Amino acid sequence: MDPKELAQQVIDGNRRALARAITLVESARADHREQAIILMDALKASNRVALRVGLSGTPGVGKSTFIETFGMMLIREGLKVAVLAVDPSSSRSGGSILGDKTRMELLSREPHAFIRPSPSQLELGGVARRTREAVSLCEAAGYDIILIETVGVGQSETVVSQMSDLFLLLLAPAGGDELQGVKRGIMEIADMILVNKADGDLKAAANRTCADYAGALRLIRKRSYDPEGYPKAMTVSALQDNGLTEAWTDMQTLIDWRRAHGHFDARRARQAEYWFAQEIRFGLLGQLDREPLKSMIAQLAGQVASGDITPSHAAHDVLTALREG
Ligand SMILES: Nc1nc2c(ncn2[C@@H]2O[C@H](COP(=O)(O)OP(=O)(O)OP(=O)(O)O)[C@@H](O)[C@H]2O)c(=O)[nH]1
Ligand SMILES: [Mg+2]
Repeated sequence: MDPKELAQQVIDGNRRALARAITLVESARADHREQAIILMDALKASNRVALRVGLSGTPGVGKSTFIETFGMMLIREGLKVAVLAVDPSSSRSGGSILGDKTRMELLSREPHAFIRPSPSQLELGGVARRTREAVSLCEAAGYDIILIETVGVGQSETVVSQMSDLFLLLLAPAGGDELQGVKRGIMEIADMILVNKADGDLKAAANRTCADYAGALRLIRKRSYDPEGYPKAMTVSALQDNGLTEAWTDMQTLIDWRRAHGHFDARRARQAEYWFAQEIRFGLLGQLDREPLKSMIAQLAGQVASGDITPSHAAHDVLTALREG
């Protein structure tokens, strides 16, 4: 199909076209890539701007339950919700969010929700590009909120925060007063920390954990793109639907402030620059995986190992061949 026509169908809100378009951007085939670029260019005509919300949290913290409850709340408010995932395939045993559809039972049956499972068998670079382009596709298709989930291993939080307007970190109540080994870097990219499972026996622990994190957040350097009181920590119960309305209000307050002060657009502009640089890097690295360079590298690796050629000489030869195409 003509990619421009496909783009128009996406903009018209055709779900099957949206699914097909995402499949196209997932493909690594050179001809598909060319079509995907035409497709992505044609989406600009929609001029739609969704709210992109990144969501990270360790396995079992309640991400799927949160997306189900939060997503249904947004839909009750008349909004359209898309759910995507960045899930480097090695990090998980298969299922990804498709298996999680049991935890998103109501949402997955909603006509105003679109849930796209993570592609498997892609390295982080491929997953990142697919998800970033899928975000734009969902935005052009008229979804108001795009939730981008990641289980948060390695670099995937960075990847997700680089495609979000707002980044949420979901935590579980801790037993003691330790800060659950959350890395400082993650704290620094979080706009809101939601301590989930604040219900039943876990409620007191959730409140303590929340207070600990609120304290830790106050120690982080004030960020120019935040209003007073952000980043903030709060408790929620995704299971019992407690605190989610408040969390949504706080998210909107933050985003409204950022929009009014130019930070929303500035962040997207920085992200576009970041992805431009990343695409060039991935593209160059990809060339090393293709013939004739692939064989050349394999052969030189043997010679480097046996001491017949120095590593820098061998690398120089590869880079020369790359430059001369
Ligand atoms: N008590 C309580 N349990 C919850 C809450 N949210 C989720 N759970 C439970 O925690 C378990 C894990 O929830 P999931 O939503 O599957 O967690 P997840 O973060 O998606 O987990 P992965 O997909 O494995 O990364 C399930 O048994 C949920 O019922 C909550 O607010 N309160
Ligand atoms: Mg899950």
